[in-house]
Order: sequence, then C-alpha cells, then structure tokens
Amino acid sequence: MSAIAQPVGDAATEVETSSLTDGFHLLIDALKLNGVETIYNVPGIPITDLGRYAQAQGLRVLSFRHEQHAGYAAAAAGFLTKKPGICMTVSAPGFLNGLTALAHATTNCWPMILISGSSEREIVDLQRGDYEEMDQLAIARPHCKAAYRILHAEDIGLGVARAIRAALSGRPGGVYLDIPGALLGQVMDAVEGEKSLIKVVEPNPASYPGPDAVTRAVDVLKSAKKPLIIIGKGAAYAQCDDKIRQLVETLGFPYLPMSMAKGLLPDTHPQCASAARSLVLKESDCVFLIGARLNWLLSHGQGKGWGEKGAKKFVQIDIEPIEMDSNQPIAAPLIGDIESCATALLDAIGSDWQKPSEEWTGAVRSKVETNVAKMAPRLKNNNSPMDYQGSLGVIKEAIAENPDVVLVNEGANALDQCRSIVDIHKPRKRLDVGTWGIMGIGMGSAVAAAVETGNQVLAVEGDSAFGFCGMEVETICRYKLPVCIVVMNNNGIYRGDGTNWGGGDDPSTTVFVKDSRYDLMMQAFGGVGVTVDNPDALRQAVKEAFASGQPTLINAVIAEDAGKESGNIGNLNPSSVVAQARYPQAKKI
Ligand code: ADP
Ligand code: TPW
Ligand code: MG
Repeated sequence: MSAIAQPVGDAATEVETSSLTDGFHLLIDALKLNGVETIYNVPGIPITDLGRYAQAQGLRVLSFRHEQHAGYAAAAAGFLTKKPGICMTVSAPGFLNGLTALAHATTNCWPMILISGSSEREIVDLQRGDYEEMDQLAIARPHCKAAYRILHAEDIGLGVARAIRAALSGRPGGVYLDIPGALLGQVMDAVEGEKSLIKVVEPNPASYPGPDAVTRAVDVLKSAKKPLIIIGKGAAYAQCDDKIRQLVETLGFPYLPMSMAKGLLPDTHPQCASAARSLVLKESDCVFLIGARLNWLLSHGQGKGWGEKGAKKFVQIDIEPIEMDSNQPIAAPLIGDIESCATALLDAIGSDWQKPSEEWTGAVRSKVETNVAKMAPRLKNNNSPMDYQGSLGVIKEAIAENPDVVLVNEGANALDQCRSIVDIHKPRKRLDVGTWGIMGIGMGSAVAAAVETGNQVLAVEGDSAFGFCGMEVETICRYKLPVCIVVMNNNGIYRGDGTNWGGGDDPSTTVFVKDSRYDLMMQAFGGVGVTVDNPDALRQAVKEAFASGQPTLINAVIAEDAGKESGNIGNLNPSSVVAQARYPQAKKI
C-alpha cells in the first residue's frame, strides 16, 4: 500500500479493542459453542475474512471450487453426524449455487445450515442496485425448513440457536441464515457479547409414541402372515443401529433396505430380502416402514409391483406426523423418533414373540439364494471393455474386504447397478443421489465422508454424474483426502452409442467425447490417475488406492452399449404414440 493511501495512525491502535468483540467473532463463537467443527465454503465478499478468522479460531474450513459442492458436503455431513452441516457462501450467485444443496438437504430430511453473506438491507429493499443485490431470505424460504436473518450483533447467539434447533428438531432439514455483510463488522462489548450466546439444550429431544399407538402397532404386526420391513435412510440417520438390529431380529421379518439404509444391518444378513425385492413387495400382507417414505422410490406403495390393491396393512415409524397417510392408509402410525419407537415396541412384544412362518421366510430366503447364485458368475467376468457386472463385481469384493470404506455413488446405470451389486456391511457407509436423484452430489459427499469419518472413500461415478462436480478433484488433492474415484466411463449418459436422429454433424444429445481420459484431470492436481479396461486391472488399481490413501481417479472403460436408458427408471420417461411413430429409433433403446 502506498504511503499516501495509508491513514495517519491505524484506527485499530487508537481504539482499545481488547474489551470488544465483533459480528465475525460472535458468529464463530456461537457455532463453536454449539459443537460446530467444520465449515464447507467458497470465499468472497462479504465472508472471506469470516472464513479466515474461523480457521484462526480452530474451526476446519474447507474451501470448494463451487458452492453447490460445498453445500452437498454440508448436507452429507448432516446425514453422517446427526449435527447440522454448515455451508457458507457469498451473496446472490454464491447463495443461489448453495441453495440447490439446501433444498436437497431439506428434501432428504438432513440437518444443514446455509449461511450466506448478503448485501446492504437498506439498498436491497429499495432495489437501488447494490453489489450482488438479492432478497435472499425470501428466495430461500420455500426451499428450506426455516429461514432467518440476523441484523444486530447482539442477536447472533439467538439466530444461530434458532437455526440449530430448527435444523435438528422433529424432522430434520435445511435452514437458511442470512448474514448481511454489515453485521460482521458490528462491534460490541465482549462480555455482553459472550452473554448473548446460547448453547442449545437438547436440540433433538426424544419423542415417544403413545402406549395406544404401540399396542395398535403390535396387534397389526402380530396378525401378519407375510410381513416385510422396509428400512429407510431416516433409520440410518437416527444412529440407533443396535436397537434397529434388535427389533428386526426379534420380529424375524424379511427386510428391504432403501439405498442409504444399506448396511444398517449387513446386506448379507439372512433376513435381507434385497435379492427377492419383487417377491416381497408383491406377496407381503403387512409392510412395516422404519424411517422410509412411501414416495416415488417405492412407487407410492401402489401399482402392479405391490400386488393386489388394499391387500396390505402398513405400520410406519416416523418423526413427522403428516407423513402418515400421504400415499397409503397407515393402519398403525408410530409417531416418534426411531429409537424411542423401537424401544417401546421391543418392550411391548416381550420375549414370547412368534416369528413369521417358515413357509414365508423360507420362500423369501430361497428366492434370495437362487437370485444371488444366478448373479455370481456374471460378477466374475473379465470382459474388456468392462460391463457393469464385471467392474462392480470387483467393487463388491473391495468393499467386502474393507467394510469401513464409505461408498459414494451416482449416475444412472452406474448407480442402479452398484446399489444392487455392491453389498454394504456397516451403517452409514453409502452416500448417494438421495430422494431427488441428483447428479453432482459425488465429490461434495466424498469430501464430507473423508472429513467427517476419517475413513477411506470410494466414489463410483457415472461419467456424466462426475462431470457435474469433477472440478472438486482439486479440492480433494488440496486437502490430501483419501478418496478413490472410479469413473464408469461409457462415453455418455446411459450409453455412449447414441446417434443424432436428425442425421447432422453434432453428436447425439446423450454422448460425450469418446475415450475421454478423466484420469488426467486427477494428475493435473498431483493425484494418481490411471485408465483400466478390464476387471483385473481395476481390482489392482483400487487396491493400490486403498493402500496409499492418495487421491486417485480410475478411469474405468465401460462398453458403450452396456447400459440401459435411464438405468432402472426408464418407465418414468414420458412418451407419446406420436413420437413413437415419428422416431422408429426410439424402440431400439
Ligand atoms: P428413503 O429414501 O431411504 O426411503 P426417506 O428419506 O424417504 O428414506 O424417509 C426418511 C424418513 O425418516 C422421513 O420421513 C423422516 O421424517 C424420517 N426420520 C428422520 N429421522 C428420524 C428419526 N430420528 N426418527 C424417526 N423418523 C425419522
Ligand atoms: C442435477 C438427469 C439422470 S442420470 C444422468 C442424468 C444427466 C446421467 C447418467 O449418466 P452417467 O451414468 O452418470 O454417465 P451411466 O452409467 O448410466 O452412463 N441433472 C441433475 N440431476 C439429474 N438427475 C439429471 C440432470 C440425469
Ligand atoms: Mg455414463
């Protein structure tokens, strides 16, 4: 700085600051007081210094290349830790980039707080065209569980406390906290400031089902001849793994884990019915939902796959009362947290519980064994280029040998095939696209998994899915995280062999540059990058990545025609007789 620009006498030296605090430090202190240890952020005005000061005050502050991935990391952290994941962004564009992740956290019922800097209220509200002007609070509100703005330094403690309680209590979700830049620079007496902070007492209190509800549920479960349990990611989030296992094993029902509930009980458990999914969904006469919603992922509990209409009774544990009857009538709702509900049920059923008949459980078991045996040889193929079975067979072995590895997974075929082929053996070891089926959660989730658990991470990524978040490989290298990414490279979205139906020179809308070298992206930032085109080579590369713990990207060459349109959910694509008649090619997909 030039001598002329330097003020005569630094203001800070003239004011005695030791008895003062400011908005920056009150915010950091409020977060620390409530157990926050990590912030996922992208710096810029007005929060650059906030990140620096937070780092100086002992918080771990991880900077991303794009807010969406910082947000996905915070969302995943919320799921993994049962504490709100914190994402911090700049105003307007940064805020909007982070908002997708906040909406994603809310949709998935995960606690997250998006803290965004914002511009001057007086100018924004008169729409005078401030730097990055936007009414962020109003825009955030419909996309999250609660949204708050703090205007005065003495209210920071209160604002943070409200945000934490809103994120965690009842059904967890995303909270928006609006921080006008001017707030951070406000100064107040340090003692008064400290007194203004609030440590939230029991942000997530137990909530117990009533005794009548428990008796009703036991009666319905007892009367079932062919019962089924469906365990959802709410149960994984609840972190009462032993209690859930005890409940499932005491009841003796076959169970289906939803995607992110895999591993709550090991997928190899004798009651696991994943490989007999169609049979149990169709034939069961009673379905007991534990932290799972009857949303699109379960066809709303209706349709051919669910057997005869009205033939099933539903029992449901959920913390959110209005979830009940949202798709099917719930004969026995249990409103409460899963641990309290499971405890109450176990107490009520006592020690003389009659498990379901061998006729039912044996039929399910034998279907599972037949299907698993049918699949086994396909998972051992050594085809080059690889198909999904051969490549994911290798991943299945790698996870079985290293059950503490956190598997992150996104894509279409790369997702659906991995979910069904790769067994998970421990709770909360699988992070994926969640309720919305979002492409691009991979790298943010991988960073959060590595940071929050300290474990090795394996991210199985469709090449398209990876493209949504690939720049974050630099973040992974910068923080030297033990993340191994396998890009399932089939040259495109669903398949790599699409053609332009108009016959022009442009490639099809669903294909990418052929034989792309995603491994070089990792090399660019000092990580390990390799290309493999057969399962033996993939096995070796994964082994080396786990042994070294180095950021690694394995570009796995998958046959262009190995995948299906939209993976397992092609039926959700709209179609019309007109379009089918006009494009005969459509039938071949
Ligand atoms: P999945 O996609 O795995 O089927 P969902 O996200 O649809 O799971 O459902 C999770 C459900 O779990 C939500 O309805 C949510 O309200 C509920 N939930 C979350 N945490 C708890 C908890 N601690 N106790 C009870 N229910 C919970
Ligand atoms: C934010 C739509 C669903 S699946 C997918 C897209 C673009 C990519 C599938 O190709 P990928 O996997 O990843 O190469 P594979 O193995 O089948 O080839 N934008 C967002 N989310 C979604 N879900 C989409 C678009 C989509
Ligand atoms: Mg692909």
